[in-house]
Amino acid sequence: MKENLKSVDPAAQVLLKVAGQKHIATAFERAEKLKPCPIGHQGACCKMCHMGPCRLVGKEEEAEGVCGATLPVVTARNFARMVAAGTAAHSDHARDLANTLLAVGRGEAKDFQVKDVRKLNRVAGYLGVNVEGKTVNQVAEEVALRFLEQFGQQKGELAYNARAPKKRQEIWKKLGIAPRAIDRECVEMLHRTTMGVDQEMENIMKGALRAALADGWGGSMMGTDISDILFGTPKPVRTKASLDVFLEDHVNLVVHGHEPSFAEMLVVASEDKEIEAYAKSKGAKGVKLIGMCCTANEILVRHGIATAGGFLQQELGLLTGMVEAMVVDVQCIMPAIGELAKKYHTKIVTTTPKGKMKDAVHIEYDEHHALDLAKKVVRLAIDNFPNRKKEGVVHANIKPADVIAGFSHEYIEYMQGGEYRGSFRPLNDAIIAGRIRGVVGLAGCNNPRISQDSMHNFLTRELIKNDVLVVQTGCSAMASAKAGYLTPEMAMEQAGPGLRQVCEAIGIPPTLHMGSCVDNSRILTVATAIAMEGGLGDDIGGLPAVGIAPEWMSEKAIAIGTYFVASGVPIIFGAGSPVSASKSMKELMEKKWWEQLNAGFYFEEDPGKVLELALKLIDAAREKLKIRKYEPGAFGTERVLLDMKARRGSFATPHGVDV
Ligand code: XCC
Repeated sequence: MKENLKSVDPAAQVLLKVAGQKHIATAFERAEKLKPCPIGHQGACCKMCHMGPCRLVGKEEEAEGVCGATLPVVTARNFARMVAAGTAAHSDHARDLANTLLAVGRGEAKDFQVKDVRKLNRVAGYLGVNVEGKTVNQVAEEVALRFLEQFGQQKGELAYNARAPKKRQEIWKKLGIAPRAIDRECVEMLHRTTMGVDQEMENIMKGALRAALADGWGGSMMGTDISDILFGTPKPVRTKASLDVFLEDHVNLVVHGHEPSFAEMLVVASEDKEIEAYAKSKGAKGVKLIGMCCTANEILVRHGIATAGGFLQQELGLLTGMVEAMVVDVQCIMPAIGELAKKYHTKIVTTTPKGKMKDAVHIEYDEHHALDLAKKVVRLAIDNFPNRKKEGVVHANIKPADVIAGFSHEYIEYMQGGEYRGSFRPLNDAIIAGRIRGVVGLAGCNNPRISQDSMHNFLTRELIKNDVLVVQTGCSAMASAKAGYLTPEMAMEQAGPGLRQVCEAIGIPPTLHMGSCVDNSRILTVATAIAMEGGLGDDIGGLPAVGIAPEWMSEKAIAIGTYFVASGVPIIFGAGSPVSASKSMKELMEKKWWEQLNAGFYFEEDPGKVLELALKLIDAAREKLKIRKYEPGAFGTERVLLDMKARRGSFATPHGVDV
């Protein structure tokens, strides 16, 4: 791995060079200049009140702040607040979607409709909504109201808790961490971590586990389900990924952020005949809609819209000089793009009252007039096309990679037996036999403190080589998309022989793009289905499965990691530990959580060690399940590999470089 490079993505390298030549700073340079605060980085800074901030760095566990809060309490409080913020982000996204579903059910959002009635009915079942004799819209309205209750209900537990395996639900009950209501868990976490409330590290972290579960089995799962109901449940689509997806003769309109509703309408508007004619009247051949970050993932897995990549591509995309407008919604939008856009003709369009930006054009999205607003935004981009400075246009000249994406829970079930006999049996059997060693959920962000995509790409390659099925979301999926790892052809050449046999039989790549970051909830439901299928225990905890976020940076990633551990999946994060100041926290998360949850939370920065730990955890789970010991090369032969190599010519990525 070339760690000295700021990015292993060759197109990003070209644009970074351009930034250097033009003396334009990006997050990559800012990260170099601005070293992380060593105290906050380890979780040892307490700023919960104004007696401090108290910096407890370099001291033993009993070090105290002015109020007497010890290092373990301080790190736990900081961590728990990250979880609450992450949960709030995913769940507020889900609340907006629930309101859109309600408006659709009431016939007030005419531009949307229920696209997946089967999923609506399935979800109605989970929520106890009777569908008999009701119209689709009536069911949609009731489901939406039931969803909205989940945020503020004062009694009982989240309805979706019941979707977890029974054994897991019992663990949550026993520990007192079954989430009750989404807003309640976030509010309680903020209350408990304010000055002078919860003084016990382990208890604070129990609160964090509960708040995180309100994300995974609450906000995120709701977000995924409502998006599927309204916009369609993903099934495999083909598209392209690269910073080079911008077209010189088209109006390039980028959607960036996380929420799918407005982006869905932008897909419709950009394909509208009148809009196309308008684009032509301004000298362009048409409108090219391009995704970025998780909004990209949402429209990629449903419509095959090309992506320019993840979080760290947002500034680089603007540096091509070809972006007429970048429409942003919420989360992971760098404030820096406002200033950067001013150096070009690019217009930044903010669309929500929750997220405004200085100097941006604000066109507020409203689901009641969605298509009209989308057309307004597309027209704004078209009007800006003549302002593009031809001499400033930069092409990375790296061929965009082919991508196959859109592996929802439903599709994974379908592909293992079709409409008639869909199940998880073939996958379970392959794991039991040792053809598939285990499953890794590779997820999370990019972080400019790590060579962009280097850990995502390294782990993807190594895991599939070791017969581990990789499921991906978020910016991690983007890293694989850009590197060409999301095609059966490319990745199959690199997959271990056992995994390859299974993928060939079912017809899937060994690396499955499952969607955006809220779609990590799909991994929870797939893990539940695997546990319920039989032969691999009766809980998510204990499956030969691991989650990894090697280049994380967001509070949302922390919430996700924590809900996976609470659900029984061990988690490894790279990019440094926000709790490394406290030995007791490490002890709790790496050891005690195993006793309580059958999973642990690890921080490990070395890519080789992350891989080693993941494989070790998978093999230990296999041993505990008493299933066949994994033997490399037990299935298939080297011959097959050599044949494939001869057929394809090389093992290199489509960029022709060994990244
Ligand atoms: Fe943001 Fe979802 Fe992280 Fe990427 S992976 S940097 S959170 S876009 Ni969610």
